Formats: sequence, C-alpha cells, structure tokens
Amino acid sequence: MKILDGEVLVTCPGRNFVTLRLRTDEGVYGLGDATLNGRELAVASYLRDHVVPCLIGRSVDQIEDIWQYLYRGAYWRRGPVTMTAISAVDTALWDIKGKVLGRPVYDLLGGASRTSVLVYGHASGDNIGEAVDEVGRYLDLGYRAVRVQAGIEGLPNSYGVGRGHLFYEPAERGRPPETVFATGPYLRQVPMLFERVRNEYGESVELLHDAHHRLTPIEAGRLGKDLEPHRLFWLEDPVAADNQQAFRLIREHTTTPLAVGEVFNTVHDATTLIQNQWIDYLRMTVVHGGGITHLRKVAAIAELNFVRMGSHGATDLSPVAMAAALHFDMWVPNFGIQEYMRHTDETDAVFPHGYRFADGYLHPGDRPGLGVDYDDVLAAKYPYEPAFLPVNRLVDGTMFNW
Ligand code: CS2
Ligand code: MG
Repeated sequence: MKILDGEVLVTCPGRNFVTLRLRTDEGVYGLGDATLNGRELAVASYLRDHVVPCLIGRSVDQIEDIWQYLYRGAYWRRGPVTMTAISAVDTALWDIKGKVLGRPVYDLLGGASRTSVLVYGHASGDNIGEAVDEVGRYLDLGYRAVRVQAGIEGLPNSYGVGRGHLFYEPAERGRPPETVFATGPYLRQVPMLFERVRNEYGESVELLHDAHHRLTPIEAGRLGKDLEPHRLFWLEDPVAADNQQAFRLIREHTTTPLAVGEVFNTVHDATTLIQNQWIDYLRMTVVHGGGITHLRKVAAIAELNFVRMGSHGATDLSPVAMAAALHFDMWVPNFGIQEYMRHTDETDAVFPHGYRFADGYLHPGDRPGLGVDYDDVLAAKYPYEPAFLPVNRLVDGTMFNW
C-alpha cells in the first residue's frame, strides 16, 4: 500500500489546528496533528512544500524508514517546526497501520500496560480563593489529579492562568500580548496557595504546579523546598528548558518531584537530564517530540534511568495528538500521568474521537488506529486566525526566561 497524497488541513474552531491527512492508493487514510501554537503556518508550509512531495509513492509499511528519511535525510535537523511536521507524518502512518490491521495503536506498540490513563486537569483562578474553589469543581467532575495556578497579586495578568472555567488558552488573536511576572510575590504566594488547597481538600488528591520556565535555578530550588510540606506530584518547568545543567542545582535543594519537556523536540534535548536523573517526569509528547516512533525510544532511555513519562496535553494539541498520546500512555511501561485540558465543543465536533473520560482516567478506546476523525464540512466553517503566545517580561520591562 502506497501513499497517494497528503493534505494539510488548517481550521480554527476556537483556536488554530493543523492536521495532516495521508491517503493511500487503497483508500485508507491516517491523521497526524501538526499544530505548533502561534507558529501554525510555518509547519503547514514545511509539510506542504517540503515533506509531502517526498512521501508520494512510498510504502506505508515503512514507518521507521520514513522517519529516518525525513529526519536524517533532510540535512537540517531538529527544531520545533521540522519535528512537528515529522511527528504528523509518523502519527498518520501509525493511524493507517492500525486501520489496516484492525487494531488500536496501543496494541501495535506492545499492548496495554494499564487499564486506563491517569490524567490531571487545570484549576486556575485570578487569586488564591478562586483557584481553591476551582479545584473543588474538578474533584466534583471526578478528577484525581489537578494542576493549580493562581494570578499573582498586584499584577494585571499572569501567563498560564486560564480564563473562565474548564478551558485554557494562552494564545491571543492579533499581535503577541505581553504578560508581566514578579518573582518575589510569586515565590511567596505559591506555597500559600497549596497550603490552602491541602487544608480544603486533604491528602488524597494529586496536586501539580507549572512555573512556566520563569525562575532561576536557585529560586526554583527554594520554591521546591517550600512546597515539600504539600507533597506535589510534580513541579513543572521551573526554569527555561534550554540549559539542562540548571536542573542539577534544583535537584540538590529539593525533594519535590520535577517535570520538564513540553518544548523538547528530540532525545538530545533531554539526555543530560535523563542520564543524571535530575528530573522525575519527561513531558515530551507525540506531536512535538518526533512522533510515536521517536518518543518510544526516548521513553525507553528514560525507563532505564528511572524517569517516567508525563505527556503535555494542553488545548493547543488537537484531539488527534491527544488520542496519539493516550495510545502511547496505555502502552508505555514508565508512565506517570497525562495532562488533559478539555477541548471546546466546537473542537470536539471537528475531531470526533473515541477516547473517553471516567473517574479521573481517560481510555483511548478500541477503534482501529487512533480512533479520531476529521469533519471537513465543519472545519471549513472556521478559517485560520493569526494568534500568538504572550511574551513575558519582569515588572520593570526586562525580558527574562533565562
Ligand atoms: C502549558 C501549556 O500545558 C502546559 O503545561 O505549559 O499550556 C502551554 O502554555 C501551551 O501548551 C503553549 O502552547
Ligand atoms: Mg507546561
């Protein structure tokens, strides 16, 4: 069976999504998410202009060889645009293989290692009180793990704090917005937030927090230490992810578990972290981490170094990426937790899917392949709208995220 063509589909049912649909000469098609938040059209062009033309006529049986061809054959390796495009092709090929064989993708990877996938939701509030209330809302929905974020007192806006209930979207239409950050108030406030949450809801809920790369290593060490009494599942992205060495210092100062990796593209972004066991959870996911073919290798190296996987699952990852992550999570032996931000009804309608939430867990379903589809008619109602992720500055205007 050969690749006949590849369509790059762009739609905006509330936010932008790029999807690759590969069709075969025998009428089977597979889907891959190619969404890179705020940089969507760069991936669409890379796929359309540089990748899809090289795929026509290739055998869909050769998933590994096609991955190697696109990665090693391209001369220009790595980077989020390239790797998101490769991920989309790889995911679509796994979807096709599952459909051809009549099996869900997790079965092809080695079968289920668990009955379903533990997920965490996002409780956000403009202040501590609102965020604490929002945790209760998630517990009522059945979540067993909740990430908690609150706006920083005295600041007009803070990155990573969702607006409204249940949905979260950091990108904004038009030119990139700017958000401000104040380290001192943030470091004082976060331990108070988690003290309140623990007092209100007790010990059984798993709690997580995302620092969104805004601290220095020693600040992160202090935050981790201050959070120890509240027993977090993880502290995510304490520092900018470029410098893997930074995690050594954090590790030396705290037993709060550490997670990083949503912006990583290949294993080379994480080898020092993994080999030194400076992190507990690696947050790379299928869509930005080279597809299922690459991520399974990354997970194997992590497994041998006692690092567990904890896939990124924000709303800017489409239901195709969510499904791929869930199949991966069902199989991967060193699984930790899966992030799960709910998509809007409009998005769910464009991408009908088989995964289901119950009692704090998601199951990918047992449809052949990934179990996700794409509704062209609905998608056509939502044309692309330029949107950007915010730029972060300190209160005095300094660009940071060292
Ligand atoms: C966040 C993301 O989900 C997370 O952990 O860091 O929401 C991030 O802001 C977006 O995915 C960026 O596109
Ligand atoms: Mg994050």
